[in-house]
Amino acid sequence: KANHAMVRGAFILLEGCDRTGKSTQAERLVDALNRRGQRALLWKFPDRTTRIGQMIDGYLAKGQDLNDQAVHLLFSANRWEAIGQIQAHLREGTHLVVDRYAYSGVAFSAAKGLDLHWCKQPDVGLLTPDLTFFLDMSIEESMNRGGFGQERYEKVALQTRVREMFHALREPDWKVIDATQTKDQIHAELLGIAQATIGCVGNTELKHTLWT
Ligand code: 2DT
Ligand code: MG
Repeated sequence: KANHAMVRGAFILLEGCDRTGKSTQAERLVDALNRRGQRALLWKFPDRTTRIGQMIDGYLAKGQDLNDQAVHLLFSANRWEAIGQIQAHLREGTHLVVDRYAYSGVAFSAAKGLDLHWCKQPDVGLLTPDLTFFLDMSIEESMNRGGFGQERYEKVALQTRVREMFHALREPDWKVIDATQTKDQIHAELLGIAQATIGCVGNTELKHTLWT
């Protein structure tokens, strides 16, 4: 008989270009799971609160220049430094709803012109999500929603290449979500799929098979 303490949490990822509603939907998903009596936590990459995250924030938001490869490795290191905590939460049965991960890491750096194969290497062996949602809409439409902010990557030409990279990286099991739907429609779709996944992963092992 399964020991309740052994039922692990699900790793649920939201990916997509800027302004597709990832952060809003991640928050709503966490709230909905918590209201249903399931422990769920929101996690965000980059995590700008760590020392590595502060270097990333300096680059993205404060105009500090860094070599493209170096910043790519910082984004990956920012995931590796969190992985112990993430695994601990999952092992104790808390679901994690994660806003961006290694797919953003590769999509953005490759869109800047770095070699795709090279970009994948630092994240090899990282924990693999149980469920990946890709919130997708045209860059034109995301611009119409109020445009991009002032950060380094919030530019139409780059975002267009990032979207192409995401589609090139897309795995067969990704759930591609039409991000032009209403917030309520998207939320309902995400919650239903997330609950189905949660029902399946409980007694399975964590997978460290990223990019394999
Ligand atoms: P937010 O707007 O979500 O804070 O992201 N990015 C993100 C990368 O280039 N590599 C990565 O590994 C990750 C996680 C996406 C800030 C920007 O950082 C990009 C947008
Ligand atoms: Mg942003």
